[in-house]
Amino acid sequence: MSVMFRPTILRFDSIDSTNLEAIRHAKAGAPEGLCVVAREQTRGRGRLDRAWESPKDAGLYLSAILRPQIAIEQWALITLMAALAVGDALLKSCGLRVDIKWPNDIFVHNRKLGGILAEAIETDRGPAAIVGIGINLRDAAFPAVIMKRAISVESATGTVPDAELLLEKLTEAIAGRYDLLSSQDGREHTIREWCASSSYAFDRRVRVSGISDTFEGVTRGLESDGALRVEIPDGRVRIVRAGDVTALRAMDK
Ligand code: BTX
Repeated sequence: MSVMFRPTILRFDSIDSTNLEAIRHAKAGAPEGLCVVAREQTRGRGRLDRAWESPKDAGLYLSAILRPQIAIEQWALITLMAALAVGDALLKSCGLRVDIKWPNDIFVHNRKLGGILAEAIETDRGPAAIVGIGINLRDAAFPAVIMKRAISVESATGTVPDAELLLEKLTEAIAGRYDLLSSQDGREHTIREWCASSSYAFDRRVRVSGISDTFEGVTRGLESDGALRVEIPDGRVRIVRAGDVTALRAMDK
Protein backbone atom coordinates (compact mmCIF):
# COMPACT_ATOMS: atom_id res chain seq x y z
CA MET A 1 0.00 0.00 0.00
CA SER A 2 1.40 3.36 -0.93
CA VAL A 3 0.10 6.62 0.49
CA MET A 4 0.88 10.08 -0.67
CA PHE A 5 1.63 12.73 1.89
CA ARG A 6 1.39 16.02 -0.01
CA PRO A 7 2.42 18.84 2.28
CA THR A 8 0.26 21.98 2.35
CA ILE A 9 1.65 24.60 4.70
CA LEU A 10 -0.52 26.86 6.82
CA ARG A 11 1.54 29.66 8.42
CA PHE A 12 0.96 31.69 11.57
CA ASP A 13 2.94 34.52 13.14
CA SER A 14 1.86 33.38 16.58
CA ILE A 15 -0.28 30.51 17.81
CA ASP A 16 -0.92 28.75 21.14
CA SER A 17 0.50 25.44 19.88
CA THR A 18 0.86 24.15 16.32
CA ASN A 19 -0.28 20.72 17.60
CA LEU A 20 -3.48 22.24 19.05
CA GLU A 21 -4.11 24.13 15.81
CA ALA A 22 -3.51 20.97 13.74
CA ILE A 23 -5.91 19.05 16.03
CA ARG A 24 -8.57 21.73 15.42
CA HIS A 25 -8.08 21.41 11.64
CA ALA A 26 -8.06 17.60 11.71
CA LYS A 27 -11.31 17.57 13.70
CA ALA A 28 -12.80 19.95 11.13
CA GLY A 29 -11.92 17.41 8.42
CA ALA A 30 -8.53 18.62 7.13
CA PRO A 31 -6.76 16.06 4.94
CA GLU A 32 -3.51 14.26 5.54
CA GLY A 33 -0.55 16.48 4.67
CA LEU A 34 -1.76 19.72 6.22
CA CYS A 35 1.20 21.23 8.09
CA VAL A 36 0.79 24.05 10.60
CA VAL A 37 3.91 26.19 11.01
CA ALA A 38 4.26 29.14 13.41
CA ARG A 39 6.97 31.71 14.08
CA GLU A 40 6.22 31.43 17.79
CA GLN A 41 4.07 29.36 20.16
CA THR A 42 2.60 30.84 23.31
CA ARG A 43 1.74 27.40 24.75
CA GLY A 44 4.19 25.04 23.03
CA ARG A 45 3.72 21.54 24.43
CA GLY A 46 6.06 18.68 25.22
CA ARG A 47 5.11 15.21 26.43
CA LEU A 48 3.28 14.58 29.72
CA ASP A 49 2.01 18.16 29.92
CA ARG A 50 5.49 19.63 29.83
CA ALA A 51 6.15 22.92 28.04
CA TRP A 52 8.21 23.43 24.88
CA GLU A 53 9.87 26.84 24.85
CA SER A 54 9.03 28.47 21.51
CA PRO A 55 10.13 32.11 21.24
CA LYS A 56 9.66 33.98 17.97
CA ASP A 57 11.90 32.97 15.05
CA ALA A 58 14.28 31.09 17.36
CA GLY A 59 13.03 27.63 16.44
CA LEU A 60 11.09 25.70 13.86
CA TYR A 61 7.63 24.73 15.10
CA LEU A 62 5.63 22.43 12.85
CA SER A 63 2.74 20.01 13.19
CA ALA A 64 1.63 17.69 10.41
CA ILE A 65 -1.69 15.86 10.11
CA LEU A 66 -1.46 12.19 9.16
CA ARG A 67 -4.28 9.73 8.67
CA PRO A 68 -2.25 6.52 8.95
CA GLN A 69 -3.37 3.24 7.45
CA ILE A 70 -1.18 1.16 9.76
CA ALA A 71 -2.76 -0.59 12.78
CA ILE A 72 -3.20 1.71 15.76
CA GLU A 73 -0.97 -0.56 17.94
CA GLN A 74 1.85 0.38 15.57
CA TRP A 75 1.42 4.12 15.81
CA ALA A 76 4.43 4.52 18.08
CA LEU A 77 6.43 3.96 14.89
CA ILE A 78 5.19 7.34 13.67
CA THR A 79 7.33 9.08 16.30
CA LEU A 80 10.35 7.02 15.23
CA MET A 81 9.66 7.79 11.55
CA ALA A 82 9.40 11.52 12.36
CA ALA A 83 12.72 11.46 14.24
CA LEU A 84 14.38 9.87 11.19
CA ALA A 85 12.82 12.58 8.98
CA VAL A 86 14.23 15.31 11.24
CA GLY A 87 17.65 13.66 10.95
CA ASP A 88 17.39 13.52 7.14
CA ALA A 89 16.33 17.17 6.93
CA LEU A 90 19.08 18.49 9.20
CA LEU A 91 21.71 16.54 7.31
CA LYS A 92 20.49 17.76 3.91
CA SER A 93 19.86 21.39 4.82
CA CYS A 94 22.59 22.08 7.40
CA GLY A 95 25.07 19.19 7.10
CA LEU A 96 24.28 18.34 10.73
CA ARG A 97 24.30 14.73 11.92
CA VAL A 98 22.09 14.07 14.94
CA ASP A 99 21.49 11.30 17.44
CA ILE A 100 18.03 10.08 18.43
CA LYS A 101 17.15 9.33 22.03
CA TRP A 102 14.23 6.96 22.47
CA PRO A 103 11.54 7.75 21.73
CA ASN A 104 11.32 11.36 20.66
CA ASP A 105 14.40 13.47 21.35
CA ILE A 106 16.81 14.82 18.76
CA PHE A 107 20.23 15.10 20.36
CA VAL A 108 23.56 16.64 19.38
CA HIS A 109 26.58 16.36 21.72
CA ASN A 110 24.24 14.79 24.31
CA ARG A 111 22.08 17.92 24.35
CA LYS A 112 18.52 18.37 23.18
CA LEU A 113 18.25 20.04 19.78
CA GLY A 114 14.62 19.15 19.18
CA GLY A 115 11.68 17.03 20.16
CA ILE A 116 8.66 15.31 18.71
CA LEU A 117 5.17 15.18 20.16
CA ALA A 118 2.92 12.73 18.28
CA GLU A 119 -0.72 12.63 19.38
CA ALA A 120 -3.50 10.27 18.28
CA ILE A 121 -6.98 11.78 18.00
CA GLU A 122 -10.45 10.74 16.84
CA THR A 123 -12.11 12.74 14.07
CA ASP A 124 -15.29 12.27 12.01
CA ARG A 125 -13.07 11.02 9.18
CA GLY A 126 -11.46 8.40 11.42
CA PRO A 127 -8.38 8.40 13.63
CA ALA A 128 -5.61 10.90 12.88
CA ALA A 129 -2.05 11.38 14.11
CA ILE A 130 -0.72 14.86 14.77
CA VAL A 131 3.05 14.93 14.52
CA GLY A 132 4.54 17.98 16.19
CA ILE A 133 8.21 18.80 15.66
CA GLY A 134 10.24 21.50 17.41
CA ILE A 135 13.84 22.23 16.38
CA ASN A 136 16.03 24.87 18.06
CA LEU A 137 17.49 27.09 15.35
CA ARG A 138 19.22 29.60 17.64
CA ASP A 139 20.20 29.52 21.33
CA ALA A 140 17.44 32.07 22.01
CA ALA A 141 15.03 29.11 21.59
CA PHE A 142 15.54 27.93 25.17
CA PRO A 143 16.06 29.59 28.55
CA ALA A 144 19.57 29.92 29.98
CA VAL A 145 18.73 27.54 32.85
CA ILE A 146 18.65 24.58 30.45
CA MET A 147 21.76 25.71 28.51
CA LYS A 148 23.69 22.60 29.64
CA ARG A 149 20.97 20.27 28.38
CA ALA A 150 19.91 22.09 25.19
CA ILE A 151 21.57 23.12 21.93
CA SER A 152 20.62 24.89 18.69
CA VAL A 153 21.49 24.27 15.04
CA GLU A 154 23.38 27.56 15.02
CA SER A 155 25.69 26.63 17.89
CA ALA A 156 26.11 23.04 16.65
CA THR A 157 27.12 24.08 13.11
CA GLY A 158 28.48 27.59 13.69
CA THR A 159 26.12 28.94 11.02
CA VAL A 160 22.67 30.52 11.16
CA PRO A 161 20.45 27.90 9.50
CA ASP A 162 18.21 28.71 6.56
CA ALA A 163 14.82 28.05 8.20
CA GLU A 164 12.92 27.90 4.90
CA LEU A 165 15.31 25.34 3.44
CA LEU A 166 15.07 23.25 6.61
CA LEU A 167 11.27 23.40 6.45
CA GLU A 168 11.29 22.33 2.79
CA LYS A 169 13.65 19.41 3.49
CA LEU A 170 11.64 18.44 6.57
CA THR A 171 8.29 18.18 4.78
CA GLU A 172 10.03 16.28 1.94
CA ALA A 173 11.62 13.89 4.44
CA ILE A 174 8.33 13.33 6.32
CA ALA A 175 6.64 12.52 2.99
CA GLY A 176 9.37 10.03 2.05
CA ARG A 177 9.68 8.36 5.46
CA TYR A 178 5.90 8.17 5.93
CA ASP A 179 5.39 6.66 2.49
CA LEU A 180 8.04 4.08 3.35
CA LEU A 181 6.51 3.32 6.77
CA SER A 182 3.16 2.66 5.11
CA SER A 183 4.63 0.33 2.46
CA GLN A 184 5.09 -3.42 2.71
CA ASP A 185 8.03 -4.17 5.06
CA GLY A 186 8.03 -0.46 5.91
CA ARG A 187 7.75 -1.03 9.66
CA GLU A 188 10.74 -3.39 9.80
CA HIS A 189 12.67 -0.98 7.60
CA THR A 190 11.84 1.99 9.86
CA ILE A 191 12.95 0.06 12.96
CA ARG A 192 16.19 -0.98 11.27
CA GLU A 193 16.98 2.56 10.18
CA TRP A 194 16.07 3.96 13.58
CA CYS A 195 18.39 1.49 15.29
CA ALA A 196 21.18 2.47 12.90
CA SER A 197 20.60 6.16 13.64
CA SER A 198 20.39 6.04 17.44
CA SER A 199 23.25 5.48 19.87
CA TYR A 200 20.54 4.46 22.36
CA ALA A 201 19.35 1.40 20.43
CA PHE A 202 21.86 -1.17 21.64
CA ASP A 203 24.18 -1.70 24.60
CA ARG A 204 23.54 1.69 26.17
CA ARG A 205 23.38 1.83 29.95
CA VAL A 206 20.24 3.78 30.80
CA ARG A 207 17.87 4.77 33.57
CA VAL A 208 14.20 4.43 32.66
CA SER A 209 11.62 6.53 34.47
CA GLY A 210 8.47 4.66 33.58
CA ILE A 211 4.88 5.37 34.52
CA SER A 212 4.97 3.20 37.65
CA ASP A 213 8.67 2.81 38.52
CA THR A 214 12.27 3.72 37.74
CA PHE A 215 14.94 1.16 36.89
CA GLU A 216 18.33 0.79 35.23
CA GLY A 217 19.55 -1.54 32.55
CA VAL A 218 21.16 -1.91 29.14
CA THR A 219 19.31 -1.28 25.87
CA ARG A 220 18.72 -4.27 23.59
CA GLY A 221 17.02 -2.83 20.49
CA LEU A 222 13.35 -2.29 19.69
CA GLU A 223 10.22 -4.45 19.58
CA SER A 224 8.32 -4.55 16.28
CA ASP A 225 5.91 -1.88 17.59
CA GLY A 226 8.75 0.52 18.49
CA ALA A 227 8.93 -0.27 22.23
CA LEU A 228 12.42 -0.19 23.77
CA ARG A 229 13.96 -3.41 25.11
CA VAL A 230 16.02 -2.94 28.27
CA GLU A 231 17.91 -5.78 29.96
CA ILE A 232 17.85 -5.45 33.74
CA PRO A 233 20.58 -6.81 36.05
CA ASP A 234 18.86 -10.18 36.65
CA GLY A 235 19.00 -10.85 32.89
CA ARG A 236 15.33 -10.29 32.12
CA VAL A 237 14.34 -7.90 29.34
CA ARG A 238 11.76 -5.26 30.15
CA ILE A 239 9.72 -3.72 27.35
CA VAL A 240 9.31 0.04 27.69
CA ARG A 241 6.34 1.62 25.91
CA ALA A 242 6.21 4.92 27.78
CA GLY A 243 8.60 6.91 29.91
CA ASP A 244 11.82 8.85 29.89
CA VAL A 245 15.22 7.38 29.21
CA THR A 246 18.47 8.90 30.47
CA ALA A 247 21.94 7.68 29.53
CA LEU A 248 24.20 6.59 32.39
CA ARG A 249 27.94 6.64 32.09
CA ALA A 250 29.63 3.25 32.48
CA MET A 251 30.93 4.41 35.88
CA ASP A 252 27.39 5.18 37.11
CA LYS A 253 26.57 1.53 37.60
P1 BTX B 1 9.58 16.50 26.05
O1 BTX B 1 8.50 16.36 27.08
O2 BTX B 1 10.45 15.34 25.76
O3 BTX B 1 10.52 17.72 26.41
C1 BTX B 1 10.09 18.82 27.17
C2 BTX B 1 11.22 19.20 28.13
O4 BTX B 1 12.36 19.65 27.37
C3 BTX B 1 10.84 20.36 29.03
O5 BTX B 1 10.31 19.91 30.26
C4 BTX B 1 12.18 21.11 29.22
O6 BTX B 1 12.95 20.51 30.24
C5 BTX B 1 12.91 20.85 27.93
N1 BTX B 1 12.71 21.92 26.94
C6 BTX B 1 11.67 22.79 26.81
N2 BTX B 1 11.83 23.58 25.74
C7 BTX B 1 13.02 23.22 25.16
C8 BTX B 1 13.75 23.67 24.04
N3 BTX B 1 13.30 24.64 23.22
N4 BTX B 1 14.94 23.06 23.77
C9 BTX B 1 15.41 22.07 24.54
N5 BTX B 1 14.78 21.60 25.63
C10 BTX B 1 13.58 22.17 25.94
C11 BTX B 1 9.50 17.09 23.55
O7 BTX B 1 8.84 16.96 24.74
C12 BTX B 1 8.49 17.32 22.43
C13 BTX B 1 8.45 18.76 22.01
C14 BTX B 1 7.59 18.98 20.82
C15 BTX B 1 7.49 20.43 20.47
C16 BTX B 1 6.75 20.66 19.19
S1 BTX B 1 6.92 22.29 18.62
C17 BTX B 1 5.69 22.06 17.47
C18 BTX B 1 4.61 21.21 18.12
N6 BTX B 1 3.63 22.00 18.81
C19 BTX B 1 3.66 21.78 20.15
O8 BTX B 1 2.92 22.36 20.99
N7 BTX B 1 4.60 20.87 20.44
C20 BTX B 1 5.25 20.38 19.23
